[in-house]
Amino acid sequence: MHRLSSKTLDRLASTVRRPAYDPAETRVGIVHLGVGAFHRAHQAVYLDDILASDPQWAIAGASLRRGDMRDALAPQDDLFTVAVRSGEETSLRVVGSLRSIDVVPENPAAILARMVDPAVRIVSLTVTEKGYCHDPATGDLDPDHPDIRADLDDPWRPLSAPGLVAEALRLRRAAGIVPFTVMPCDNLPANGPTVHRIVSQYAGLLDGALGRFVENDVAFAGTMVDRIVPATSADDIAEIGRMIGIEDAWPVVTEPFTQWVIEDRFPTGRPDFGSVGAEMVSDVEPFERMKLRMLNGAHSSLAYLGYLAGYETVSSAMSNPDIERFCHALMTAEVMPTLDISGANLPAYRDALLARFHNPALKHRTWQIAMDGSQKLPQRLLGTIRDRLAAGAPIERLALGVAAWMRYVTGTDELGSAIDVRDPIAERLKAIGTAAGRDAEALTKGYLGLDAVFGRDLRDDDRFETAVRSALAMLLDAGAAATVAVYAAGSR
Ligand code: CS2
Repeated sequence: MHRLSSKTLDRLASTVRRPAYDPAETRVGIVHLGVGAFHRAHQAVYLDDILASDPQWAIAGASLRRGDMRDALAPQDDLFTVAVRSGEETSLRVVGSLRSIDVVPENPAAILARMVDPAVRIVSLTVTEKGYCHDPATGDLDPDHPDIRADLDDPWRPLSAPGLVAEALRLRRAAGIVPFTVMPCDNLPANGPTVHRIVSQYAGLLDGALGRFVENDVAFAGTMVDRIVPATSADDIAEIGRMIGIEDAWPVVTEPFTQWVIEDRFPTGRPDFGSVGAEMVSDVEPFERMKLRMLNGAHSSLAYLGYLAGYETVSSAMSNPDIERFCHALMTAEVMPTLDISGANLPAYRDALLARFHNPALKHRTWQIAMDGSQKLPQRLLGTIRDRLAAGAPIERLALGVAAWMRYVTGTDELGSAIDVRDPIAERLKAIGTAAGRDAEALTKGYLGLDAVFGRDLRDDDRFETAVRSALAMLLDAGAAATVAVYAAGSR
C-alpha cells in the first residue's frame, strides 16, 4: 500500500478533501508546542482553511517529550488525515498546515531557532494542564517542579514549555526582534493571563529585567478551544487507511463539532481566524468558564463514575440512563446557576453537550479523560464548588464527582483489580489510598490535604468535606452504578 505524502496526494480516494493550496509554497508564521491529536484535529484544521487564501501561516510544530509523532509524520511530509465521525458517517480530509515537527529533548536549539524567526508571530501551545509546571490551585509557577528546576539550571537548553517560551523571547529581545504573541490552547482557567503569569514568573527567576519584559511587553491571547478528540487506535489507523486508499501512520479521529474563541490581542499580526469560523472576542474568560465547568466538569465526573461502573467509553456510559440523568442534573442544577454569559443559551449548550457525549462513533475512553485529575479538578469542578459554597447552594452532585476521583485514584476498582492511574502525583495518590484503606473519612481527609489541588479553603470547609465524605462512603458501600442512580434522582 502507498504511504500518504505530497507525492501520493493524487492517489487518495476521490472522497477525501485535500489541501486547497500547495503546502510547499507556504511559509511558517506559527510555532506550535505540543503536536498531539488535539492540535491536529483543531488548530491545524483552522489553519489549513486559512492557508487556502493566505500562505504565511503554516505551522512548525514541536513535541516536548517523545519522537513518535515526528517519526510517523516525517515520511508523510507531515501530512495527516482528519476523520470526522458521527453515527455511521465519516468525512475525511488531509491537512497540510503542519510543516515540520522538532523533538525538543533531542535538540532544543532547533525549535528555538524557529521561534526566533521574525516571520513567526504566534507561538501556540497544547501541552496539557501539567505541561505548564504550575500549581493548579493557585495558577502560579511551581518553582520546585523538576522540569523548572532543570531549566533554571540550564536555561539555554530548555525542555519545559515555560522555559522554551521564555528563552525564545529572551533571544528575540537580544536580537531586537519584536516578541511573538503567545496563544495557549489548553483547558486552563483564564489561560491567557494564567500562562502570562507563569512565563513571567519563570523569566523573573532567571533575570528580573526579562521577567518585567515578559510581563509588560509580551501579549498573551487567551482562547477557548473545544473539540472532542479521542486517542487514535490501531483499528482507526487500519480503517482510515482502507477509506482513503493509502496508508496514513497516524491519522486523527474527531467529532463534527468544533469551536475556537480567541481573545483578539495580537499586536504583531495574526491570520484572519474569523474568516474560518473562529470567534474573535475582547474577553474570552466567560467562554472558558462555561466550557470548563459544563463540558469538562461533566466529562471528568463521567469518566470517574463511568470507569468505576465498568464502562470503557463515554458513549457507553451515557447509554446508562442513570448516568445520563446525572450529567443532566449536574449541569442544570449545580453548574448552570454559576454561569452568567450574556447571549449564551445554556440549556441548548447543555443539550448539545449531552448529544456529543452520546456520539457512538467516538470511542473516547473514560480512562483517557480520567488521566491527570489532580491537574484538572480545580478548573472543572472546584471553582464551581467554591462559587456554590459562597452562595450557600447545594453541591452534592459536584461533590460526587470529586469523591469518584478519590475512589478512582486509590488505584483499585470495584472488582479489586488495579487501575492504571496516570497522574503527575499518582504515587502520592496511591499512598494516601493505601494508608486510609476503605475508610471514607480517612480517605476524604487524606485527599483534601493536597493543597495544590484543593487549596486550604476547601480543605477546611466543613460543608464540602461532609458532602465529599458521604458521597465517597456510598461509592465504597454501594458501588458507582447504584450511587449515581441515587444522585441522579436528586433524592439527596
Ligand atoms: C477531556 C478533554 O481528556 C479530557 O480531559 O475532557 O480533552 C475534552 O475532550 C476537550 O476539552 C473537548 O474540547
